[in-house]
Amino acid sequence: MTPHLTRRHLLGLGALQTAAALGLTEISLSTAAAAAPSAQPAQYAPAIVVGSGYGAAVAALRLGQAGVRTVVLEMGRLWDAPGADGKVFPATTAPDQRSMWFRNRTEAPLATFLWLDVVNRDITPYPGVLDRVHHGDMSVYVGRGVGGGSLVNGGMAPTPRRSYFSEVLPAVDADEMYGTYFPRARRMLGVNDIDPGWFESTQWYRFARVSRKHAHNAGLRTVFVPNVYDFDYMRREAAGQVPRSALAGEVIYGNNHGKKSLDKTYLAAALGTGNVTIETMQRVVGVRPDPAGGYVVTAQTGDLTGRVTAVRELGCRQLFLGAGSLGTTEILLRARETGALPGLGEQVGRGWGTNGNVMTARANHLWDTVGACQATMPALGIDDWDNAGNPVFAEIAPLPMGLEHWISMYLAITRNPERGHFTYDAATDSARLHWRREQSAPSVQAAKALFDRVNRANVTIYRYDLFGENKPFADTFTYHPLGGCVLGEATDAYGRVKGCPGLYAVDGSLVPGSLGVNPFVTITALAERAMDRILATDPR
Ligand code: FAE
Repeated sequence: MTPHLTRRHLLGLGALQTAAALGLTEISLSTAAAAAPSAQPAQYAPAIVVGSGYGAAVAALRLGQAGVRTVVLEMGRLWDAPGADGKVFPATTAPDQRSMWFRNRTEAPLATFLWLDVVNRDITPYPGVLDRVHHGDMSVYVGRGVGGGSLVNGGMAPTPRRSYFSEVLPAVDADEMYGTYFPRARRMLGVNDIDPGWFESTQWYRFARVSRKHAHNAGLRTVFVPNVYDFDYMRREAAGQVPRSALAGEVIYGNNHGKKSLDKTYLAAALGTGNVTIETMQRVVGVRPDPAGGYVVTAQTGDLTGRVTAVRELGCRQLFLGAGSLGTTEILLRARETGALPGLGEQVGRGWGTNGNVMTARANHLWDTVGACQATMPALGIDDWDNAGNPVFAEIAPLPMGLEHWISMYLAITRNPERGHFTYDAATDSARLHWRREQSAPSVQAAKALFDRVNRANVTIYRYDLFGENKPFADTFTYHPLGGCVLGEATDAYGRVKGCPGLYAVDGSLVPGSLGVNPFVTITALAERAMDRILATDPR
């Protein structure tokens, strides 16, 4: 399904392509027309949006459509121009400098294979597309660039169970969410379903069918999971009609084709309004009130070596924080603790969770081959969320290594009640997450209960060679950071930050640590709901 390809949307896509081709760091319809950035970077805009992930992209589009001149500040780069190899992004199996955010070596979720250090590679530091932010016992994977997490994620686009959504966010009207905002988010993001007939017959999903059989042997239910990767495109990849992406091992370091990342959807549409400018390599580090009203934002301009080449201040009337759970929380904590925004409450920095993420892998019998050909986009999940004693939703994850490895891999989402919090560390001028190793134990116990059952039913065992330390469960990283500026606690029910009129959080920082499913559809829908209300009622 193609989301809204209006003339304006196409103009926006054109602006992104022109900017990429010319290496511009300022992207708008006017820079595309002039083929050059404006002489002076903006010093004031009625609205500033920080970041360009899901919440930010929704804010930018809806502000632009409402006629509000808006500047989006993104710390990563625009990913639209091919490198020396003719590709924008490298494959997961052949990482290079584009893969990771200023690293000397890649840090993939899989540490080793057969205990051998063959997964990661030495690379040159560069503003690559995937970051792994380390916080002691927990590290967090995030996307960097125009489109945020949409550039690197697996595209899985489930809607949470209504009962659990209402439990997690009781102040949000579920009728409105399920009647209006979830459908709107899915349509705008281009969510689509795999054709079950093709799924059953293609070699590319053999790995998922094998895991399904094992789940069913244990009496577990599996469900298809919608995705924003265009499954029609994937079928054409399989037929050899178009260049391969999901079928060429591309995912966590970006997809060259097929995936409807935000630069193809919301952000292109936002640029198409003519009111939105995206500036790249702009890291927002400070926010203070403008005595004349509104806010002043401090942003560092970075170059491709990681040097800060300029520090600038931009004023705005309304400020929308969409820097993700970690980014938005850090900006607010720093502002509170340095006294720049003393009105911020104690709730900022609280209510953070991993969405109960834990990865695991099983070793199959020799006759249960998973296939050397694996699509990188998951399409199936084991849905045991209704198991009151041990709710788990486990996506059946591919492991595309180009060889038969007999491994069934999973990303389990569990109901972990533990929450972390952030404090501001003045020495490093950064937010520090407090999450102890034992706080991951409930996630591991839940995943273990489910997969022990699968192993028992199939007489199989776990793999110990993949995640380091001989561990069958990867419990020290998350793909789904949620919380830090929780809806209804640090903000009102629409993301208005308490104590700071005209300042809003619009991203994953609003979700209190757990959702039961992969989060971006929910983040998008909550942002749509907030923007409807804010644009209708708040002074501009
Ligand atoms: P996010 O998308 O993280 O965007 C934040 C943006 O702000 C980024 O572009 C940052 O570079 C930028 N930024 C941060 N700090 C600053 C600053 N100080 N100044 C300027 N810019 C800044 O925010 N979710 C799913 O639903 N389905 C999946 O299949 C899935 N798979 C995933 C796989 C991977 C490998 C990863 C890393 C994540 C995955 N996720 C998945 C999670 C999903 O991508 C994530 O929840 C959303 O991207 C979060 O959206 P936000 O709007 O919160």
